[in-house]
Amino acid sequence: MSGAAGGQANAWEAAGLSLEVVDGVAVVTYDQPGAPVNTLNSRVGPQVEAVLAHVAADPAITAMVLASAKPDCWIAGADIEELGGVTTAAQGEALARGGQALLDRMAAMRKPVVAAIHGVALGAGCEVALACHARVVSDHPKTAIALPEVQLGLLPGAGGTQRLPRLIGLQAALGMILTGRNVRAKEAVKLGLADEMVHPAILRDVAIRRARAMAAGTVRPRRGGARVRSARWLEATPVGRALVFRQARASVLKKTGGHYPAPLEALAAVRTGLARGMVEGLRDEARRFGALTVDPVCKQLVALFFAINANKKATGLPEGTTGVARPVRKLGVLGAGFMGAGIATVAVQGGLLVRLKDASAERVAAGWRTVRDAFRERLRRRKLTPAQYDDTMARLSVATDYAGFANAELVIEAVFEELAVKQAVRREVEAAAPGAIFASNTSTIPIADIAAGAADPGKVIGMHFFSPVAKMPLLEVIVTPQTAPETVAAAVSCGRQLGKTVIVVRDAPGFYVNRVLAPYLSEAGRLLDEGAAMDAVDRACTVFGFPVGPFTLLDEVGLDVAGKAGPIMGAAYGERLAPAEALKRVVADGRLGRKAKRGFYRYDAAGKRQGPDPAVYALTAAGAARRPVDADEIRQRTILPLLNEAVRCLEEGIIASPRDGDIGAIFGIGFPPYRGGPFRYLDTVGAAAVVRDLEALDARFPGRFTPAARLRALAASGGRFHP
Ligand code: 3H9
Repeated sequence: MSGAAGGQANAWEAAGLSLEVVDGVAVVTYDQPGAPVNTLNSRVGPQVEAVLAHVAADPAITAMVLASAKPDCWIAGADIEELGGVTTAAQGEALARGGQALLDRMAAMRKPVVAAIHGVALGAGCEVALACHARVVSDHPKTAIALPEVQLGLLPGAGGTQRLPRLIGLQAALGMILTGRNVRAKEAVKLGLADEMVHPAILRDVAIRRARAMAAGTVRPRRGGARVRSARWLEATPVGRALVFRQARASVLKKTGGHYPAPLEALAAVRTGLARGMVEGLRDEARRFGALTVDPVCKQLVALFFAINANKKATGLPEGTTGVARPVRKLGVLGAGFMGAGIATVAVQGGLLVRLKDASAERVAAGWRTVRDAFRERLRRRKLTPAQYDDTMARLSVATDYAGFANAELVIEAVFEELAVKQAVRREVEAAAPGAIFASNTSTIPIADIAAGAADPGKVIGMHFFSPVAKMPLLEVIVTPQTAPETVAAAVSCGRQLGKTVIVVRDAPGFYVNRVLAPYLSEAGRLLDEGAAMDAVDRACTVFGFPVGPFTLLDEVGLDVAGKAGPIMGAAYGERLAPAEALKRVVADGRLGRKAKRGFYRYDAAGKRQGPDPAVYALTAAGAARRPVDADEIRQRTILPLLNEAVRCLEEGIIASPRDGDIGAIFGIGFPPYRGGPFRYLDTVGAAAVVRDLEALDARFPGRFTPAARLRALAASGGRFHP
């Protein structure tokens, strides 16, 4: 401690800041007490201010280094909980103004300030780094710099929209601000975001040395702005910049469908700053930030952030039950088709040893090639080094028999979707790997049927991955009344190791995700039968916020897959979830969807989608003629029964909580995140209004829209699903 008054130092320390002077350089280390990551909140802000004042005043200190004591985190941004509690735009704006003033103060320090970054520097963390006079980053894979605010419905509010374009140029800055993407160490240096990249072991020493050299004037602070801008011809002129802004706006609108205000607001703040200078830019940034903090989209996305965090910790077991997860190190995968190879890919990527089996050498070779091609692509895009590629592929081995399965802790089957086949492989696994958990990747067959007659039904579970496995973030873990808690714990923990968001659901036809999807697809089909145009139906749903509409989705998933699931849902739940005539006829017509370039839509030779196929209309009950149907009616007919079915799933205990229902729908079927998921959306609209609309539809189409009892009860009590 360098001469700081004791009381003052105690206040810093209470906020997690420590100060040590090394060769005239004040090394300030942040270690937020009792928190897994460092965040910036209204408690630590004044203490940082006090430290800066101390550094500025102490003649024995010539420079400062900012470091973190957290394992893989420098600063994870402003405290999201605090931001979530903001109730007025003025309050949000004041928070931003406070952050900006602090960072202005730091940027204006006469003594150089160097950021020594290991781990993540996100949001306000990145903005702190930008206000430093230099940035040294560790070359560790966990080190990443980003402005993820747009993912929370916000914009960088502590100067990020102003300092980043000045440091790395307009286009590179927009590439970060509008997407929130992570920039790793090597790219940070390339962009001019970081000055130097070093091994974590010498990070602190190198930062101290740089700070000293800057204080001595032998190394000059980087002045990226003008140099970077002039190096980019397009950004160098007002006309060029206008073009960049226009293109950025168009690409944001294309990606967000106009549902997310934050990226457009960020774009406007950047524009103000470049046109009218930093002071005006900061003012504009804070004003827009304040308005966004109280926008419903931000509220939903912040709630989703906390829902995902809570989900990561959930055991998936009923309250009062415990199950110790046996760690899965070796995984057997049965079936080397598209799903099996996809599961093998994410498993080797997650560090597991994988044995992939199929019936013939040709099939396993094809599966192996699918995995290899996925990692070759990552190698080509430099997401993997050649050594990492070799290590990853070395974790995969293939077989046409059960050799090498005996020591697998878990075996996932992705064989042909037929009960007898699934039961047969289950028996084979019981013999070849008696200790292993047997998980089925079925999307339609009840797990209890697969478990029937098992040597130990406690070890049988469902692990329903979505296609394509590497891309789809959700895993449904399906439990039967017999599944043992340890089995559930192992499947959940393995799913997370594979990078998936996991929900645990009860065994019933369709589980959760396909169950809520069924009425949505069925009603879309019925609208088609009644004469609606399929692109009109798709558009009505994308306007609601779905990434694609129901017919595009069916084409993507494959009509063979949908054709199999539809009748099962109809048999289990009756007319309400039965496939429409149109869907059955399109399946019977042999259309397979995109993979065969023949589905609801037409595709050109290169597989690019063209318009709706008029031949499909001829197959529908209404025949070739189409009639206009109001977009609101389409949305009511497709989305209300989806919401209603989600509530039924909650009533029946298929899902354990509204939170799981929201996460499952967002990550499983692309329910618009900005609406928070079916249950948060129901809370927004109000149960009473939804019940009224459902009843009106039920009067027209008896039995298909009968409101769930729980929904009726909430409508009567004025209650909510999320407190
Ligand atoms: C911002 O900065 C606005 C500014 O521009 C303007 C201000 C004026 N706040 O995810 P994990 C908690 S907006 C509060 O399990 P991981 C998290 O809730 C912010 N809490 O670990 C969890 O708590 P708990 C921009 C936070 O290793 C615990 O830390 N920043 C925050 O898988 C562990 O988290 C972001 O959007 C936070 N900022 O991932 C970054 N960050 O244990 C958001 C984390 O009680 N954070 N927590 O459930 C992340 O992306 C990840 O958490 C991170 C760690 C990569 C940091």
